[in-house]
Formats: sequence, C-alpha cells, structure tokens
Amino acid sequence: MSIESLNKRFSNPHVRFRQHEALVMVDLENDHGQASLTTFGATLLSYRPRGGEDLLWVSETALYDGKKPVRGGVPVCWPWFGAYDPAALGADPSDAHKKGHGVARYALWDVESVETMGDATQVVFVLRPDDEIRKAWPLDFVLRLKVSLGQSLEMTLVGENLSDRDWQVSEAFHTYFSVADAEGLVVRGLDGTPRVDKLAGGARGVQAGEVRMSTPMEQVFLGHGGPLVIEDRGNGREIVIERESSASSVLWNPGPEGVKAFADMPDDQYRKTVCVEVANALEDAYALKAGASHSMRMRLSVGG
Ligand code: TA6
Repeated sequence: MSIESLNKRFSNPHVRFRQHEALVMVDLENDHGQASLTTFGATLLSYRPRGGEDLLWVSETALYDGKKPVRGGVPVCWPWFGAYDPAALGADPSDAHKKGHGVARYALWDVESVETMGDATQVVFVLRPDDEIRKAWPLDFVLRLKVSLGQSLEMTLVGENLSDRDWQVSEAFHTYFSVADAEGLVVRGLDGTPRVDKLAGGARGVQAGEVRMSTPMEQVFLGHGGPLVIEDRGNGREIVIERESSASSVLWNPGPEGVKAFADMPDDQYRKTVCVEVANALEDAYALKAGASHSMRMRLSVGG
C-alpha cells in the first residue's frame, strides 16, 4: 500500500506514515512523547518521552534496504531466539540457518489498526506467513505486535499457533538502548538470578548483586520476570523495563573487537549501546500448543 493510502486508511491526528529509503516508517506523536517504527520487522526505532532523550540506539550505518534488519531499536525475535535449533523447534526448514533470531524481523508486516485509546496512541502490526517465511518456518501462525505510546511505551507480542501441532517458542524484544557509556553500566533487578555466560562457553552461575556491564558481554538470565533498571547515569536517567510473561533477560554488548564484525555498526559505537532483552530463551522457551496463543509484554519508561 502506498504512503498516501496508508495515511488515508489509518488516518489519525497522532500517526503519520512516511517513506525512508526502502522502508515504510510510522511516526507517533502525542502529549506523552514520540515514537517511530518501521513495518519491516515491526521494529520500533525511536522512543522519546516528552521532554526527554531517545531511549533507543540506532546505528548511524544501519541499512534501510528491507533486506537486513535495521541495526538498533527493538528487533522482534520470533519464533526462535538466537541460532535456529531444529531439535528444539521440531520443523525442518531448508534455509533457516540463514535467519538468526527467527523470521519476524526479516518480514514485512501489515498495519492492522491505528487507534486512540484514552490518551494513548496504539498501532497494531500483523504478520501472517507468506512463501518466503514458509521456507524457513512451515507451520501456520499469526503474530501481532501492539505498540502503545502512553505514559510509557508498551509493546505486546501475541503469537498464535494456527497449525495442527505444538511447537517450542523462544523469543525476545532485542532492545538496543542508548546509554552514555556501556562500560561499567549498572543494571538492577537480577540479584540472585541463575545465569548463563555465553562468552565463557555457557558457564552457569548465579548473579550476586547488581550487574555491572563489561564490554564485551553476553549473558542470559533465567527464570525470573521482575523489572530491570538501567542506571544510565551519564545521561542523568534510569531506564525502567517492566514485563509480563517473560522469564529471561539477555544482556549483550559486542565489545571493541566484536563490533568489528558488524558492518552496520561503527567501531566506536559499542560504548554507546547495550542490549537488555526481554525474552523467553533457553529453558524458558515454552510450548505453544496447536490453536493456542501467548503474549509477552514489555513496558519502557524513564525514572529518576
Ligand atoms: O542477543 C545477543 C545476540 O544473539 C548476540 O549473539 C549477537 O551477535 C546479537 O544478538 C546480534 O545478532 P544479529 O543477528 O542481529 O547480528
């Protein structure tokens, strides 16, 4: 659908569609702030609470070609997180190995609705499998992402299994937060939580005290669903992450060497972002029964 038709069909004083290179962007603005998304991957790329700075980081060298996910914002990882694992997932796709973090972030989603709900503005994106997706994931589904700009920014991912078999879902909001300095950044809320250190060969342990980020870092925290707080002191703010139906948190930063492997991330940018991901990963993956649905919710806001 053309930009003109989208603006006509989903006409709302707080929502505007526009083209950016190959991508359709959706801009939201109301008394609570501003947000921008693209229909490619249904990726949130910007969230600025009124009077504040952006909570999200997007790479200056990100691609907007509709082929590769935009590096930054909130990529949606579904129905698997990380590398494809046929043993866990049960399907036998031919080219799934090309698609880390699932099919959703590579797909063009449709806009299903745009609504004003009280003082919030909500956009719902919907994804149904096409031939391209079926090559990587042959089982039928419908996936919705509801994004609401209100007092906070709320994202709800609802996956429905329309096939006749059960399958395993792992998933994440793979959020790239914008921070003054990733090195030594404190993330609260994970004290006492079991964790897996991917950079230490999957070594298991239990987090003692608050997390102090190092660069690089890649850890998965399991079996807890409490809020997380990023102490972004250099920017004079705390970023608060609340969630529902998410039992894992993934903390990731590529570090000074790892960043060199990312063509769409300038080498000096690794200190400017951390991924703090609301997820269901590893043993927190769950069975999505035939005919059933599941929603995972994340709420972002800024505190003191
Ligand atoms: O969530 C952490 C992670 O899985 C890392 O292993 C990492 O390389 C990253 O996400 C980015 O993945 P991508 O496929 O977007 O390049």
